[in-house]
Amino acid sequence: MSEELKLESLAVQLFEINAVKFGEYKSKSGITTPVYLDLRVIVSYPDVMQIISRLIRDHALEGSKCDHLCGVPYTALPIATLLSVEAKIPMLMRRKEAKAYGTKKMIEGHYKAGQKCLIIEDVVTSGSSVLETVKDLRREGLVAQEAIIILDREQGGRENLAANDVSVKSLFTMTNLINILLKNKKIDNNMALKVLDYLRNTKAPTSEKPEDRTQLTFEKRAELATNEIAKQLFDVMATKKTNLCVSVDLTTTTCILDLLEKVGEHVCLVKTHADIIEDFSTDFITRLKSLAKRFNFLILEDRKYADIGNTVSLQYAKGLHKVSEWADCVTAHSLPGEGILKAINGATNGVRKGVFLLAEMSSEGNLITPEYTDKTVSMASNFPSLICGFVSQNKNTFNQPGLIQLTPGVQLESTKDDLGQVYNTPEKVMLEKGADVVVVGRGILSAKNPAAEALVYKEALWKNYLKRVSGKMEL
Ligand code: 5BU
Repeated sequence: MSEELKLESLAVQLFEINAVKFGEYKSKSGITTPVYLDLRVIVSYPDVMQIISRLIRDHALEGSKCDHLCGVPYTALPIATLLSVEAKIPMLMRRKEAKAYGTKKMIEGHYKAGQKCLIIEDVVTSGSSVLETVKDLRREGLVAQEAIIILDREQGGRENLAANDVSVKSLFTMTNLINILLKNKKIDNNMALKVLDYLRNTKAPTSEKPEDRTQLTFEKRAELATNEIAKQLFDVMATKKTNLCVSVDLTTTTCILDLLEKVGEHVCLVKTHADIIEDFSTDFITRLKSLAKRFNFLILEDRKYADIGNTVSLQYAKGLHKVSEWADCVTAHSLPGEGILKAINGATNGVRKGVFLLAEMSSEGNLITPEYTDKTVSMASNFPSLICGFVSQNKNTFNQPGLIQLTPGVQLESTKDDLGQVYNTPEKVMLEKGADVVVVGRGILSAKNPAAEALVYKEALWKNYLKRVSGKMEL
């Protein structure tokens, strides 16, 4: 049988098993549609499942060079499974929610970053379900640029997916399906016209291809920043030609000030942990501020606030450290909810301040899940004038160009320490992981000559920044 005849017979079978229905149905978005597809029922018809997977294998798979298949949960899972077995292509499985405990993987199966994964889906309307799977696959470093679907409803999904670099092959378009059913007298002319008319008039909203923040210069991004500290930090980076942040994890004020005399010219940001300093004093703060002015760097207190709003407002403004008086920005967890951001906002007394929210951590076995990361990014959107960015390890965590990705866990060699810290190289964090400001602590502090080492980091980072904004990255 020719491909055309096989498709024709499949369309009729889908109609007969009630996987294609005509009438008045409410779609996900609340609009009434004259045609409804419910391919979930195909699990009760093994013959139909086999016909679909063989049609995909013999026709749509042609020319796709993929290392894996991944079905969009749940309807497409059995089809992806059959296809995997029939075409002998390993499958990956995407979870809908990350596991609450144990490994927090969203993608199950064995794979390596850089491998290609083909997506299988039943019906595409706006393309948003396929995009969710694409996002999770890309987060794992997989290349997800192709999708094979059973039916394209022709309501803008194909265009939306193309705008996100995903090309689509379909067994049927809606027009094509309607014409087959009309020809086989399963529907009459009136219904066919009604459906085609509906398709012409009801398009899913189009999504434009989002600009990749990492390809924009820091000068451009300063213009897009909504938080004043983020804007200032972008300006400092552009002026001093450095995106290096030194983490001064030293326990006496003399050691810190001595170090900053040596490395101050090479950094845009100095990150402190005030609570590890044994002789903390207001005099130290005066000297720190004067170094910040002389060398033109900003100060980040890495306090990682994590309590209820009321306590955080006291921790931020009061006590021995009075952080709100001297730190340009601080780090905070999103864990307690929005109250923590309201508290910091309320305690700034109108002075311009910034917060880096922890969206991810660099340490092995940390309990942050992809869902937590996404919710952290959404929470930040309610505080545009307070949030300067995220502490994060991945490019896909967020894409607002006016926000800054602060990435710790960096040394010249990819290694680990004895307590779970994981290090990536300057090249990797700049070109693959989307870092904007890069935090280096012991890589500089433990060097024989910290000034020379800071220069090495600064140059390695800046070289890769220039490479990514010139659009000449070989990824
Ligand atoms: P290191 O010496 O380069 O490992 O120091 C890294 C610093 O960044 C250290 O002060 C940590 O507290 C901080 N850090 C981190 O390493 N990883 C994270 O995920 C976060 C902060 Br959040």
